[in-house]
Amino acid sequence: MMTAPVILLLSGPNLNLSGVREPEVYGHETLTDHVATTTRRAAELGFAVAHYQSNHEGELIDRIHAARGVACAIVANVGALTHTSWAIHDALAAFDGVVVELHLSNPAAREPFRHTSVIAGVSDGLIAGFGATGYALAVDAVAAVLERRGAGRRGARRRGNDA
Ligand code: DHK
Repeated sequence: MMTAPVILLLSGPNLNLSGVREPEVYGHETLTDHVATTTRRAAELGFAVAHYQSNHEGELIDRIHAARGVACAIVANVGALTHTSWAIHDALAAFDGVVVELHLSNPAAREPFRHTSVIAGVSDGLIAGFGATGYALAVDAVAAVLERRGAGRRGARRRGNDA
């Protein structure tokens, strides 16, 4: 039996407080809810989901490294590290699969320090501002990019190298 390709859902600092912290900004759904939404949509499209949450930059980087050659995609909401972490940028650059940057809120419509994403340049695209729905949209985006690359659901080829 073929095993389903794995999407790594990566949750950064403070995402463990989803549903509790600033619900007017981030919504009332918990991280468990988000993982369930992601897993459900992924299963509908033939993917499996591995989820990892950490409040620590280095642990997130280690998990990205571990996804190399294993996961077909990373859906990354790395919280405020989005705006600061060149180390996560470099780790994602070393990952061969699809990368979808994900945010619950729309950082572009918030404080200026959130307007820069240092991981945007190593992501295939961005989903932001749609709250909990964004998790299902991110899975759809992964499927669309893989389809576009001709990798189907079996795997991925390197970003920007599919000509
Ligand atoms: C989550 C955070 O924790 C913020 O630091 C980002 C992102 C936005 C979100 O909207 O999911 O700026």
